[in-house]
This record gives sequence, C-alpha cells and structure tokens, in this order.
Amino acid sequence: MSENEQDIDQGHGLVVEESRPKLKRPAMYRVVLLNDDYTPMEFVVQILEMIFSMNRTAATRVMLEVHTKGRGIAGVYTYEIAETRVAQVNGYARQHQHPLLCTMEEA
Ligand code: TYC
Repeated sequence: MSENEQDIDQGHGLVVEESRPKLKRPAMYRVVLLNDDYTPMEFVVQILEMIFSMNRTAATRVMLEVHTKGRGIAGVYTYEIAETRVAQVNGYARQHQHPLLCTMEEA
C-alpha cells in the first residue's frame, strides 16, 4: 500500500482512491451560413446583428464572406447554443420567406 493509500485507508481496511477530476472540454460547433441568390444582403446583416450580436462592421464582413465564398462562420458554440441559433436563423428566414440556410458542424 502506498503512502498515499495508507493516508486515506484510516484503519477501516478499505482503500478508496482519490478520483482524478476528469473535466472534458465540451465539443464545440460552428454555426455556418450558406449563400443563396435570393436572400437580401441587408436581411443577412440584420440576422448577424440580431442573433449573433455582431456590430454592423462585423456582420457586413461575414455576410460578404458568405456571398463571395459560398459559406461563412457566424459563430462557434456548445451544441445546444449552436442548435438554438440555427433554429432561430432558419425560422426567421422562413417567416420572411427568404431561402437563407444555416447549419452547424463540429469544430
Ligand atoms: N447572395 C445574396 C445576394 O446576392 C446575399 C446573401 C449573403 C445571401 C449571405 C445569403 O448567407 C447569405 N442577395
């Protein structure tokens, strides 16, 4: 019995190992905006401001990235937060009858 095990045995004949605190970082997910030919640029900028708390400069930059490259990252979050934001974007876009698509992928 190691010195450390004797320390926690305390004369009961039972050794309980001190558990190592196993803290795993949560998996992270990218929220991805996809380009299309119909959703107005201003609408996408508004979504990035409203749902992703971006200022106009950042929102415009991300919108143009999506417009020119086909897709862009709106943010990186834990699973449930990413899922909620994706649902908010797709719900809001559909409400306004725009085809804008938002998905998530593990980062
Ligand atoms: N391509 C669109 C347009 O020219 C603008 C746009 C940008 C649409 C980003 C979707 O995720 C998007 N009106």
